[in-house]
Amino acid sequence: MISNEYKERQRKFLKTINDNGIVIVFAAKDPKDHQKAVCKFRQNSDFYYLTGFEESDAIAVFIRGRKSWEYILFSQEKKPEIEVWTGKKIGQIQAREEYGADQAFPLEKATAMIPELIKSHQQIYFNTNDHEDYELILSWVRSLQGQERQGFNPPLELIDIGKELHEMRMRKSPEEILLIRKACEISAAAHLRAMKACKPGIREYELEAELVYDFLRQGGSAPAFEPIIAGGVNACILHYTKNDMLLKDGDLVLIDVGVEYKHYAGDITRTLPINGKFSLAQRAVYQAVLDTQLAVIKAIKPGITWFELHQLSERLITEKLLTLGLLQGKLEDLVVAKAFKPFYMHFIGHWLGLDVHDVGFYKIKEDQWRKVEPGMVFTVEPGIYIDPEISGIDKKWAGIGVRIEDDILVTENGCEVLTAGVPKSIEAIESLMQN
Ligand SMILES: [Mn+2]
Repeated sequence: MISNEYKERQRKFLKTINDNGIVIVFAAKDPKDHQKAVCKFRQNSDFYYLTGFEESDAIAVFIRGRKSWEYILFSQEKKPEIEVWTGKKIGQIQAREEYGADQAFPLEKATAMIPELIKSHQQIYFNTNDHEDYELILSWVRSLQGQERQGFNPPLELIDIGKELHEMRMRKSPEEILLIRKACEISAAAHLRAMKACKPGIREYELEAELVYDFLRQGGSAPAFEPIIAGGVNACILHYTKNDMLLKDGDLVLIDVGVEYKHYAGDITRTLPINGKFSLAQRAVYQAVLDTQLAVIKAIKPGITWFELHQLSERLITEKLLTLGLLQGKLEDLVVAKAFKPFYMHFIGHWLGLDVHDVGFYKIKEDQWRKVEPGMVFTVEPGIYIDPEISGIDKKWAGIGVRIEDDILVTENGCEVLTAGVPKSIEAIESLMQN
């Protein structure tokens, strides 16, 4: 049984639709792969957000009825000969009784019925998983051409539902925040486990196994993205996912992993000394990144823009690089010239929610960055990466890569760190790893 949460989301979203609009939302398709036999399915996030319907191969249509909006759901039909392979389907009766659809039909009827539904609407609001969905919409529109003399004008405008829906998805409801909190807690606990299991002589994938084991053990569905377990110089490859190198005594390991829990993502990065103790050079770089991260988190409050937070991180990282001797010159000049780029080349973070890199514009108008609001969730993840290829650097720094990432909920007065369950101070990490 779906909660009122989804009805409320539909109501709120449909208020943004023009008088002459109709809404068509596609579920994700079954990832059929006959060689693999069974594949993991993940629902389209927009479709799930609006309907709470977890099955593949469905189309939700929202159309204005006589009194109010009607929700018509096309979905898989219950067929015993298929259910014996893949389990019970929801079917049309349950779609109406438990998922709030006003009318429900087998998916096969969609192409016969949808052109009739979109007739005499001017705008189609839609989402797509791929170009097939887009072509389907175009084919429905085309099938109406030639009926103008009967008084039916085919829709002329296609509008992405993201424009309004993604604004809604940015502001998390209390129910969503509970789920994100849980995803963050599970992710933090798994990182703690990896911290304790980390030692010289094991391979990167052994840490990955500890993390994934702990995700599933705690009820998570899977890693929310490909785990990054980057020993030594691999940390300088931002999206390193090979995870098969030996972890060496004296090196660091960067672990960027989060769980997906009931569709919501956690995303945490910690950087650990493999043998449990930071070297002097590692300690200096680590503390520089940590101080930057703490200062950025401290600056978060409603009204500040995401870009201001990013700029703050650029300035602080530049200051630190100067202190470490990795850059020379005047702070202001270096910031303006973006001299930090070889060491810090990514943004401070990203929105987080149903997707790891969640939806929502960062810039809302030309030259206007979005101000953060209570209920928004995002990551703060500065880093310093000293690729040995960078010319002219002292050898003691070569190959050190540090990123520290936490998930943040903006509150009325500031923010809350949702991933505080996993330590990040040098002292806390060392004492945890040596016990
Ligand atoms: Mn991240």
